[in-house]
Amino acid sequence: MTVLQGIIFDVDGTLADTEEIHRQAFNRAFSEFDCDWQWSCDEYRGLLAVSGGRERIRQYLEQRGVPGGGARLSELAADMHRRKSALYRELLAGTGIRLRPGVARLMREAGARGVRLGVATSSSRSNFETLLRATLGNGSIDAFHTVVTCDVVEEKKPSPAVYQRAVSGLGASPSHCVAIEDTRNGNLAALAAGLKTVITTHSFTLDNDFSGAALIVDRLGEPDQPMQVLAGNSGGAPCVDVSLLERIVAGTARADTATRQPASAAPAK
Ligand code: XBP
Repeated sequence: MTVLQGIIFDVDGTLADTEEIHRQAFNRAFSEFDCDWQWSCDEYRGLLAVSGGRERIRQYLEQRGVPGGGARLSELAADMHRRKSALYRELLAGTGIRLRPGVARLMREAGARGVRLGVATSSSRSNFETLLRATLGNGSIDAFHTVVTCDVVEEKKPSPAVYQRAVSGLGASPSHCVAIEDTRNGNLAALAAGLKTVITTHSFTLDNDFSGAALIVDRLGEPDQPMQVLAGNSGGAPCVDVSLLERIVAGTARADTATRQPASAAPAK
């Protein structure tokens, strides 16, 4: 049995820096619904503690004291999120967005080494397909052996459900899989499903608590664009490659869990 059987990618913030585009789409939707609020970058950083855009809106409506009972607020959140998602896909298609450094390289390496690729996201398949078309082109979804989205699994991270479904879809054992994530909820979800985790940080989640992760880096990196290791042990590797992930799964990368303290003293809520 090969040591590394699968690599499961989160989508937003991991495959590509999409959260800023999501934030803009949320704000455009709020304007269309004549709301008197907009989410700043700082505010959105805190709101990302809630996985799932619809759930994020729903909690925000309640916190703002928007009038209406539970069912009415849920219906309003769903209507806003449907419009936001359409705006997100329109924005995404026009931004010239690229995959984060090292993502395409790791996908190619994994394919060449017979390591199956999966996706586990709180977002929708339509959003994922739009991102893939914009970055890797049509047909690129075939590179993934399994794609698990909120259309398939309703429970959002930090529930392990989306990762459990993805590992099953790979026909793999969780202990032989690595999740690539960017948020505290994603890290918790993958760990609870029995995977090792590698975190690639970005401005919206740098201060998250990633306790339990095997490695925290600023990007997956390229040989000529080396990653910065923020916590954990890469064994001196310049980038996250299949060999490093094999060492992490085998436990020979001294996967002493990354203990970097979050940038802010208090862990994410
Ligand atoms: C990230 C999320 C999503 C996005 C917004 O998903 O939590 O909610 O922020 O997308 P993941 P939606 O990190 O699991 O890819 O509005 O479609 O939820």
